[in-house]
Amino acid sequence: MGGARPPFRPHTLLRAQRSPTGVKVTVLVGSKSDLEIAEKVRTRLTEFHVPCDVHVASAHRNPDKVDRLVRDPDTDVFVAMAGLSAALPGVVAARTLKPVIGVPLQRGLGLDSLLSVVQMPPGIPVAAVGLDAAENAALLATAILALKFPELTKALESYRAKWREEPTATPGSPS
Ligand code: RP5
Repeated sequence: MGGARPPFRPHTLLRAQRSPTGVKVTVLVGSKSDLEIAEKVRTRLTEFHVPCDVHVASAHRNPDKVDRLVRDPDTDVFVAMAGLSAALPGVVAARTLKPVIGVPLQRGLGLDSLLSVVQMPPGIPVAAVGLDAAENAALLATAILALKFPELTKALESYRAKWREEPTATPGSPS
């Protein structure tokens, strides 16, 4: 009875079970100069087979584009990253009830973007991770999606198990 189960392909599953709001992580960055860190988020999510789009859309320079992207019905979790005054995560959060993970980027003082992302006024939460913390942003997005897709919990368990096996490995690169 029952041969070996086919390998789990969350990407296929997520698409197949697409809810009315869809399943996808959308990453917004404030500038092309932020793309390198955004790609680290995409890389980690892709390893977990989680669909991810990346867009350059500044809260200050392209507010209409930000508005359009935030209305995407297929996105479940937003990751917004920016440096300097870093308004982007808060602006995204102001426009959606979906979870928004904010990544402050080390561009100027560091403290500028960090406080902009962390110090949201009551009522408009942003889940802030550390400066340039692409890896944690991807893991947190996955943990949120795992509430709906338990298979992703298994992916997160495997990820952490690798740290236990190789505690001296470079953070962000368990393979
Ligand atoms: C922020 O200003 C961007 O997110 C970027 O981190 C920083 C610098 O932007 P560029 O001058 O490189 O476009 O809005």
